[in-house]
Amino acid sequence: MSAATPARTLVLVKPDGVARGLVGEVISRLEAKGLRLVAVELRTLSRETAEEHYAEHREKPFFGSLVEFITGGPLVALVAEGPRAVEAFRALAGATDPVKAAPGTIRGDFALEVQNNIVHGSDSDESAAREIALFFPHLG
Ligand code: RTP
Ligand code: MG
Repeated sequence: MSAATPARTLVLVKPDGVARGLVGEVISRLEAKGLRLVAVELRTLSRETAEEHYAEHREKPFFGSLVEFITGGPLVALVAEGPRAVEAFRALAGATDPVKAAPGTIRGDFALEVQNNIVHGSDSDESAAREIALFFPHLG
């Protein structure tokens, strides 16, 4: 990635976050941090897209449940851009397990269960590129 290209990350407000009315809260927090929205879409994932998105977890015991959860209702997919966008959003999201996530983070403030943890954020620039191409092919 050249210095002229700002970093991008793929964020999902997962179905639990949408059902609980937390879309605005998540977008407010990432905009307040200084990240810029590049794309936003409300959609319900197909099983195929969900399995591709979470392919790294295919062998995990929670994979079936995770796919059911993430396809279980509409989610909001968005691309955010800014310096160290991947790391910046992961810091806003907090630890995967919301009970361990620090208060002040999205998961720390709004969730209690490891699966139903409100948001996804890409975990590396490589993952971000793959995930952005999956969700928003015109940006890939
Ligand atoms: P994400 O990919 O959604 O941003 O979350 P993450 O990097 O913090 O966590 P990851 O290890 O990639 O796990 C992906 C998602 O799977 C669900 N999960 N369930 N039942 C379990 O033990 C378990 N562990 C993970 C969570 O929804 C987690 O965010
Ligand atoms: Mg992950």
